[in-house]
Amino acid sequence: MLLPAGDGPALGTGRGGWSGLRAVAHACQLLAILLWMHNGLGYIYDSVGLNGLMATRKVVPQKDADMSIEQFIDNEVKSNDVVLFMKGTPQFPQCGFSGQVVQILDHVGVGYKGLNVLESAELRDGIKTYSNWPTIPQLYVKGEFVGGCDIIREMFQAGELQQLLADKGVTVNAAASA
Ligand SMILES: N[C@@H](CCC(=O)N[C@@H](CS)C(=O)NCC(=O)O)C(=O)O
Repeated sequence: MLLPAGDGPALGTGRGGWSGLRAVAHACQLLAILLWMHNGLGYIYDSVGLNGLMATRKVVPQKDADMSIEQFIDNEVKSNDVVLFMKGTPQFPQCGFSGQVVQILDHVGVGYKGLNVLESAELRDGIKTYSNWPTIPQLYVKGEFVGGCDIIREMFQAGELQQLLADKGVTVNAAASA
């Protein structure tokens, strides 16, 4: 902050005036840095929040070296009931289409794993090939590709998404959609 060094004119409380202002300025700087760090970390949160931070770091950009991207995706969609390949994270979507699907899933009250394709060009390309679908977001339920944003929105509006989850035995939090 561009505040003069040394003692400045008294601001009500005598010599403490400028140093008081400097303290406030430093507090603002600290707050700005904390906010910046928080937003940065948002890129690597997944739907389980901070607890998933380390796990997400491992699985999204850094799959095992001996694993192909197809194997990685296959493993993710088969070992998690609901997986959303998206831009950004459930807490911080970075595309309106991904954000819409996040809102729908949250409204329906289903837990899901969000995988951020912006963290990995290999994942971004790999999921398109794996699904034979050209865009992000992509939703998988019990290992099966369901669709992108338009399809999910239409299914939700028709009650078909909720039905699909029920048919596949995926637990939803009924209170969330009540
Ligand atoms: N109509 C699509 C909208 C999604 C879309 O157009 N996504 C674009 C922009 S976010 C995309 O993935 N483009 C390819 C890419 O960014 O890799 C849907 O229903 O999901």
